[in-house]
Amino acid sequence: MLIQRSPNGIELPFSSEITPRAVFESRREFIKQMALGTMAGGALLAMAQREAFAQTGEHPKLAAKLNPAYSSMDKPSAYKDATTYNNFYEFGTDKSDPAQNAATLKTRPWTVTIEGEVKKPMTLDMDALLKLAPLEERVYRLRCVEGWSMVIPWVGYSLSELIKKVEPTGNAKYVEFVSLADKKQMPGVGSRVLTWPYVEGLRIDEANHPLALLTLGMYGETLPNQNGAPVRIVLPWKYGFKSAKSIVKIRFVKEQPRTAWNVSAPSEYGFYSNVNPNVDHPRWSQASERRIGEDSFFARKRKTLMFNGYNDVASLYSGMDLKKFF
Ligand SMILES: Nc1nc2c(c(=O)[nH]1)N[C@H]1C(S)=C(S)[C@@H](COP(=O)(O)O)O[C@H]1N2
Ligand SMILES: [Mo]
Repeated sequence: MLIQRSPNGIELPFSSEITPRAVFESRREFIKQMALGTMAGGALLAMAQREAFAQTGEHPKLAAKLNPAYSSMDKPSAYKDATTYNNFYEFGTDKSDPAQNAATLKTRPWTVTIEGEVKKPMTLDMDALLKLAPLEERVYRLRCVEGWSMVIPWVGYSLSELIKKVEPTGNAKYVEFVSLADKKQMPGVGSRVLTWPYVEGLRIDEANHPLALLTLGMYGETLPNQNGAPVRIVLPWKYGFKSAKSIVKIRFVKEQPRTAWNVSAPSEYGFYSNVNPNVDHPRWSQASERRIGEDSFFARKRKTLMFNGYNDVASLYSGMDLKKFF
């Protein structure tokens, strides 16, 4: 029987393909799993992760405790897929370009400058960032606006930990993330596909949502260059392009920032860009997605979930027309 994992990890059958008896049995299984609760969930997750981790070893280890409350039960993508199928236009526009070209990125020394509407502006190096808060492992789904998704065990801590430290003023309504743009290290910078540096942004309450992850590693190790080393943001409820890589500056500002993709194609990429199966991209549907690693000819597409399944964030948008604020 074909099965599909729901956001909370319970396996649900595809209703069109099963007999009534199978429905009954799967319900019984569902109830059993509910009764087992998070304990079984944690054990299953640990198993899936060991499998994924078996393929690493190139990068320094980053010890982190799994945060099950913020982790998907979906099986993590293969490390090889997560590190060879990338979008990082500073290194080229093909999915294989970042893995091939990002070795020239120098990730130490590295600093992140936090400035703008804050009482305590500061510049932090990697050692300071690594010990700013306890590192957590969080297995997040990442849904690219292009219609594919992956599941990645990231290492980091809530961006809110950093925000707390710099003490935003009352004027800080938005947060802007600026990626490095250095032609010497990044062969794609200068290409006309986007304006450089790559800039992304959030409303301050979105940035303070605990799911927003200041990310320093993945698969138990520091970030590979192609995934945005040495520090990036990961926002699992938004399309992947909101999760800016290789960040050098975080600015607290009064006005909604101009963001790279919004500037390049405003009718296609909105400021919010929450994952939303009900709002199509002008050139394609967003109702379903292809999970990388499941892409055999017969593989079934997965349904895309509202907020990528992270319903926790819904209250950030109450009263907003998400078709208008796409
Ligand atoms: N600086 C920068 N950040 C970026 C991008 C980029 O081109 N430049 N691509 C984005 C897109 S479109 C996606 S889907 C994710 C991909 O992250 P991953 O390669 O780690 O899976 O990074 C995002 N962050
Ligand atoms: Mo993307």
